[in-house]
Amino acid sequence: MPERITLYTAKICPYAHRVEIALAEAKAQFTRYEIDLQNKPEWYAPKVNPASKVPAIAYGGPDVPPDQPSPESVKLAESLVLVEFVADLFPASGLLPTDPVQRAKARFFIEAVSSKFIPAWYGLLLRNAPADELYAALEHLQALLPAEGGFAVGAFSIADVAIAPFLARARLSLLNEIGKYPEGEGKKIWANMTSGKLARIGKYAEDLFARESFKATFDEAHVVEAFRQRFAHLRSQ
Ligand SMILES: N[C@@H](CCC(=O)N[C@@H](CS)C(=O)NCC(=O)O)C(=O)O
Repeated sequence: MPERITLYTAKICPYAHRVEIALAEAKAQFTRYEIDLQNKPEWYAPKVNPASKVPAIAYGGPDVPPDQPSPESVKLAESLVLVEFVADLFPASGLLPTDPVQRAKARFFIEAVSSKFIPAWYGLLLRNAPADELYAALEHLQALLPAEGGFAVGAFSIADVAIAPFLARARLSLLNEIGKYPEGEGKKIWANMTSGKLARIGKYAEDLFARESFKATFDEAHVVEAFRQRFAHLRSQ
């Protein structure tokens, strides 16, 4: 029986969103604590995560308010570590495939999300890096998806948890023209990312966004507003 879980998170953050999806898939009971990243509580770094980032989990220990974390709970951080931790705590969630080959494929997909897709996406959003880099990263991921449909390794897994929050934020930024790329390009880029040569990615994104665990954990209106506040100034720089 898993122990008490407190998740320190922020709705804007795609890394933290991963852990929220994993906990929703696991139907885990947990305490959610929103950290204001613009005004982090002074106790957060010393008592929860020395890196001062979300997500983090306090696991076990006594029943304390989340803003008074106990030294007796175990503090864990890094989204991909936490997603696998949730999968290990709740094996019935099926998040971590039991077959070693499927498990390796899920981790291989995550590796490509981390090393190719996320850097290409932030490059476009923050520096107007060429959209072709993003399309190339997505072509690489698309080639890993089962052609016949379904999630990254067939059944929903840690691989899908790893990418969904980033694809969702890419979609909302581009459709709302938030980012460093030229105004008016966003909608075209999203269309290019999800149709034509990348139609399989488009179907995959639809499947991810229709997943209950995703819908239950994504406050799109909040994230759009937070992205506007955070990134709208980029174009004028
Ligand atoms: N590698 C980390 C990255 C987490 C991360 O960068 N979180 C951001 C928010 S999306 C953060 O907390 N930044 C600290 C800050 O904004 O002060 C993970 O996977 O958990």
